[in-house]
Order: sequence, then structure tokens, then C-alpha cells
Amino acid sequence: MLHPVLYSFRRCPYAMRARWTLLKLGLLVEWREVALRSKPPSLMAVSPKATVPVLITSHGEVIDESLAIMRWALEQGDPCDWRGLMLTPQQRQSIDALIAQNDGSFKHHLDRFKYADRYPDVSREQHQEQGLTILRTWSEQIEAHGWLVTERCTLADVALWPFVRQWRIADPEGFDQAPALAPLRLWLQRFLESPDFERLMVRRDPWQEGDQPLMFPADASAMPVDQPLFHLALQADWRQAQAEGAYRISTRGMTLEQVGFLHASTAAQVEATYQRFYRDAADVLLLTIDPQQLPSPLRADPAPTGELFPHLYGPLPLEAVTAVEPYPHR
Ligand SMILES: N[C@@H](CCC(=O)N[C@@H](CS)C(=O)NCC(=O)O)C(=O)O
Repeated sequence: MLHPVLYSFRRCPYAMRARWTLLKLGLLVEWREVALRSKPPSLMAVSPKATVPVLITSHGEVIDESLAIMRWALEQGDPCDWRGLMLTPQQRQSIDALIAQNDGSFKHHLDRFKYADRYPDVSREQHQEQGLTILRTWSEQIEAHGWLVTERCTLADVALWPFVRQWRIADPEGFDQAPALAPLRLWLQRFLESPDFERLMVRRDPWQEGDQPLMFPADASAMPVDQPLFHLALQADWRQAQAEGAYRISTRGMTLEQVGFLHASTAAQVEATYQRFYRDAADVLLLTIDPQQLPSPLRADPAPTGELFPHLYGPLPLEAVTAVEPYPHR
């Protein structure tokens, strides 16, 4: 299969938010790290403005704005409703307004505060104060809701956090000590302390024409679609899926919305998964899944032990389940 290509730069906040989205939505792309001082001609050929990130889809469509890449990724699957389709119209407007404020005025003040030497004619202090005013309003919103817009993460949180991280890098003491920013600090920490942050920020040398393709995420891989996958389910959850039209349990006691993907096993992994998580449960079913009938992204990611497991980044449609039988087999 042809994978999309991503031109990226490790520390660029726009590229970070695009990569975070690809990472969290189960996508796998061919990763081309760019040195901004010597951009590859192939990048400039597809996108003359030559900013990163740029994504070239498997169909050859060029997407050269980070937000558009994020929205493209969300069209492949949106397991945790980042777009807010289940939220109110006002909350969706609030997502858009926050992103516009970040990309507009906040970024303006951030640049003039962080890179003051590049803007000798402006007052660093004034931009610091104006940036802090915005950060305080975001902090209040997080205090009120838990996340920026509601009690869970949305596209606004994903789009903003790399820029807030940059502000902190410019002034760690001011950021860490301001009492009004306490909720914002905890919010930022959720991203920075997530095990996925390390996967997001993996280093690689700049890509050159002719290099062996390397994927992002670097520790993930594609799953073959010609071999069945398996999922252990509790009978009650499977019954509920039939009533609802799709199965949305990630693993025992956890939903798709909580985890972001559904755990699955290859044939060789089923028994160990059963022993680890389902041994004491009554009425366990083994679902056989045809990977060719999965509409959402499927990717193999490493468990903490390093072993790769298949993960489905969306609900499991009933049609993709080709057999249901008790497990262990009687
Ligand atoms: N609006 C663009 C902005 C991207 C952007 O400005 N990226 C910077 C790096 S953080 C860049 O590529 N700058 C080009 C350069 O430095 O030559 C997006 O959202 O993708």
C-alpha cells in the first residue's frame, strides 16, 4: 500500500499538531524530516510556499496547511469526537474561535516575545503582557471545563498545546510561577507527560532524496489485511453492540472513547491476551474480524513490553465480524 508522505520539522508547533493528530488517529505516513535551511526541492515542487507540515495523500493530493492536514486525518476516523460533532453548535464555534485566536493574535505575540531580537522595533514586554492575557483566558476556560471547550479533549486543545509549550520554553519561570496559569500548566502537562509525547518527538536526520523510507510513528507498522484479526469481548458488550449497530469497547472495562482505539490480537496473541485480561470473566467471546471491512485506520503499535498489537482507531462495524464463538473453545 502507498502511504501518505509527510514533510515535517520536529520542533515546529504546526508540524507537531499535525503529527499529534496522525499519531492519535492511527495513521501511518512516510516521514520526511526537513531542515528548514535547506529544504528538499521535492517539497518546494509540490508546495512553493514550502512551509511545514505538508502532507501528500495516497491519491497525490497536496495539503500544505497544518489545520487542513488535521481535518483530513479526522475524515479518516474521529474516535474521540475531536471535531465536536456531538457537542453543541456554540461549542463547535468555540473550537474554531480558539484556533483562530491561537493562529492569529497569540502566535503574533508569541513570536514578538520569543524572538524579540528579530523584532527590534516592538516592545517585548507589551507582547508578553498581551500573550499572557490570552493564556489567562485559556487557563480560566480549562478551570471551568477540564479542557478548553468541554470536559474532554477537542481539536482546540490539540491545535493549541504546541504553541503554549513554546511560550513556556520562552519563559519557563514566568509560566511555571504565575498562579493564574495553574490550570493551563496541568493541561499542558497532560500532553508532555503522555507516553505519546516521546513518539511525537523522535529525532531523525533530515530526509534526502533516495533515502530508505522511514515511517511516522517510527515504532508503528502497517497490519497485513489478508489475515484475520481477533478481539475478545464480553457477551453483554457484544449484545449491546448488536443493539447499537457497532462495537465500541476498547478492552475489558474501557470504551473506544476513553482509549482512542480498539485493542485487537493476531491469531498468535489471542491466548496470552485471554490469560492476561479475561481469565476470570464468564461468557467471553472471540470475535473474528476481516480487516478488509474496516473503515477506520488500523495500525500495529507497541505495547509497553515492545510487542506490536493491532489497534483499530474507530468503532468495529458488525459486518466486519465474520465469526463469533465462545472462548476458550469448548
Ligand atoms: N500556516 C502554516 C504555517 C506553517 C509554518 O509557518 N511552518 C514554519 C515552521 S514552524 C515553516 O515552515 N517556516 C518556513 C521557513 O522557516 O522557511 C500551517 O499551519 O501549516
